[in-house]
Amino acid sequence: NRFGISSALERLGIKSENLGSSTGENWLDSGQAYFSSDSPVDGKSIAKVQEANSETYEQIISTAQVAFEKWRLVPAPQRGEIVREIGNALREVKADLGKLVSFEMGKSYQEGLGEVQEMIDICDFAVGLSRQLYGLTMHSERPGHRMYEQWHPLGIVGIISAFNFPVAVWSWNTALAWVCGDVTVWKPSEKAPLSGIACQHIVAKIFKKHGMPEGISSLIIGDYKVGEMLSHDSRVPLVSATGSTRMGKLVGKAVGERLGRSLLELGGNNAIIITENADMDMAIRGALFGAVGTAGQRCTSTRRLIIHESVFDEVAKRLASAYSKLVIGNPLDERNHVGPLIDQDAVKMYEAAIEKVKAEGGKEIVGGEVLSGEGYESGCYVKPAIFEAENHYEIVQHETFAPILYLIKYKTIAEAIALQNGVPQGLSSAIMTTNMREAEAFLSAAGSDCGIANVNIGTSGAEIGGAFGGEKETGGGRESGSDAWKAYMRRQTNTINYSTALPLAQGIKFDI
Ligand code: UN1
Repeated sequence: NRFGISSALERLGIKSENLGSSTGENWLDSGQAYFSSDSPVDGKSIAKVQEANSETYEQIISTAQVAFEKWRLVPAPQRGEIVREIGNALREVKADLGKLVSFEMGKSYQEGLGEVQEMIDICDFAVGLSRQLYGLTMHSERPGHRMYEQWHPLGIVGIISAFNFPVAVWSWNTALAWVCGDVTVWKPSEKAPLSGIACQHIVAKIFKKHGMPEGISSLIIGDYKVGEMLSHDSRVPLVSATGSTRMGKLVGKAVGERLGRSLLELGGNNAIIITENADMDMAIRGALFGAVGTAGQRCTSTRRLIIHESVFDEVAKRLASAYSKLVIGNPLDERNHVGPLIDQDAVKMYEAAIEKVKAEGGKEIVGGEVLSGEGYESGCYVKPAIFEAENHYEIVQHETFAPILYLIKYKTIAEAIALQNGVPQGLSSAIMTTNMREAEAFLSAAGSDCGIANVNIGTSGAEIGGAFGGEKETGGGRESGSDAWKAYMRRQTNTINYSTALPLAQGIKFDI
């Protein structure tokens, strides 16, 4: 019993004849081989998907270029209306799409539903935004002149997304890009292509219904080679990429070489500072979900706890007791808290990290283990582990995409903040405290250096209304809420002279 996944696939419109790349309703046959999308839940194939080749890529880009010429002239609120319908369609398929996400990448069904909810939320946000793509007006220094700025659509936006949020991160990009008048070309993770295909079916129907051309939303199935094509292609003014720092550096370099724009959302090494003034129940709950939710495979997952020495033993003991109650297994069975890692390679990295932290002197608080036996046949299920460690350990400085939590002791709040900042990554951070001075120090200019800094909330589970992203090796990009939309448009400053003279700026005289 695969928890009704085949009927969910059917309702999502996934059929054997359209398991590949598409420009919308038009599914392209590349003639290439099919590869299997396997579920880490049971280790078996769900369906086979066709890889694109360079001809498929060319077809997609040229269709997108033509589509952009039309789409950019559709008034933004009308573009918003289409995004509203996409949000409504997502509401209807929430259970099925949530299930597919859960089954294809292994997060719990509740988190699969949460991910689809993020998509619905960003569609709502984008609909409002479609009437608020505001530019400023300025006072010209010259008489009889008016000056203002406007935001125009940018063009083709390439989106490279990761397996861990196989659909939400795409929607953060597309919902904004579409209301901004851009067209999108999406390369989903090759580890979760079916979730991408399901989304493409949903949106293609709606664009067609509105008489919109093929190519506003395209899907291209493939591996890093497709990412390379997008990164080097000057017909793609913006590449938005989510994934590892290694991948982000390659994309950033290739896009930078042609002076294109990249929006990078890369690794995190997120910490929660637990002070002696923390509400301890809250701190334990926040740390627990942050560390083991999505089996530690969020870019916002809690990887480090920086704990005041006076409460260190208590936190370690309470967490160990909470970990002993975790139920690990099929993520579609709602009795389980933790599902599998994405694949066997991820399991190897988990094992290697545990070896490494031990070798570097880490002290085991809750041991790790790869689970075997009934229900664990895929070999992807692991026990979340906890180690006491030091911040400077090489493995602690590194993002391991697995449920391994490092506990680090501190004495003063200044030291805690320095430890929090003392890693190459800068995505998410949190402090658990009821002390106003500690909280404000953490949020100050001398506090957390991350793109996200929370008080009495864990590091993961950001809402879409805020700008999402981080500093340093996290890549600097911001997606989703606030004014992240500006990355998807080009700004134009306009000065209009309605006088009968032609004065020069800065008072320059140039008479003949
Ligand atoms: C990611 O892991 O790539 O803040 C995104 C969170 C989610 C998004 C995570 N809203 O945990």
